[in-house]
Amino acid sequence: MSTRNLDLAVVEKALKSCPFGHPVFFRETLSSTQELAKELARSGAAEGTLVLAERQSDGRGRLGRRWFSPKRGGVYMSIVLRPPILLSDAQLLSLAAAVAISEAIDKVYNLKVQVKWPNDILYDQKKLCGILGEAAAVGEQVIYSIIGIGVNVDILPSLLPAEIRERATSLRDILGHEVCREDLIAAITKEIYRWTKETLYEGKKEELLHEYERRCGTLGQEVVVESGQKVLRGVAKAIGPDGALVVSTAEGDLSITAAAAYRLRTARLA
Ligand code: BTX
Repeated sequence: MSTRNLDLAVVEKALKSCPFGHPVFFRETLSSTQELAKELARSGAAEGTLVLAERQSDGRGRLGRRWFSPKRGGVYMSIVLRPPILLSDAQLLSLAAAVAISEAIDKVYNLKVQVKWPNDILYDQKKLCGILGEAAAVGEQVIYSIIGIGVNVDILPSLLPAEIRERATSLRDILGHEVCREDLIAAITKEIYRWTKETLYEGKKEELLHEYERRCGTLGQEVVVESGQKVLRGVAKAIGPDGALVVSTAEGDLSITAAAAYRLRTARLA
């Protein structure tokens, strides 16, 4: 675990010329950075407002799951977005975040990570980072979205709960030395600006999907989709225009969205 607290001045300096990351709200402990970011968004916070915490007592994952968030062990951040998009396209924001984080990790550490659809960041098949995208809409129009990002930075796998230890990794574990969290936060924020405001909002959805597909290790894999009683086996073949995963099965193409309650796993050879 890192021996020092986050240096907010370093983050702010690195983001000086970036339109996102202003203002920054930093708290030692939060239940979840998503909750403070949501509160701020509801009271009119500007796009790019950034919330950071040293630890989360109730870090949240997708579909009611938990995100293990020990003190100084990771990056726990939420960004307020005000995207000019429809709710049916909200999944693309999480895809943009996945591309942004992969680019940031590559730029700062020269490390090639893989995206597992919809938005896990893996290294050597182990989870390094999770993304939680939430959106509020009036009718079909998104009025704000909160992108929550948790990256394992200085967590040694031995500190993780036994049930996730085998499937998780951290930058420290991969690189073998202590890692600067400020550089990572700034790089992620800049890349999120690039892949949302400069790409998705500008109508360059194809560019985003192309980049996502290039980084997505799920494509080409044989997968098993479980939804309720139904279990289907197929091959993940593409990402749909709304960010859904298109799986080719014996019953035809199946388009699965991240919001649907399903389980996706890589098929094992019998
Ligand atoms: P997810 O639902 O894809 O992943 C959650 C699952 O990942 C858990 O059920 C567990 O198996 C595993 N897991 C939990 N903690 C860790 C960890 N530290 N490292 C590796 N694997 C873990 C992913 O959801 C979305 C996570 C977003 C977290 C950020 S942190 C800032 C923001 N605030 C907040 O409350 N959530 C987001």
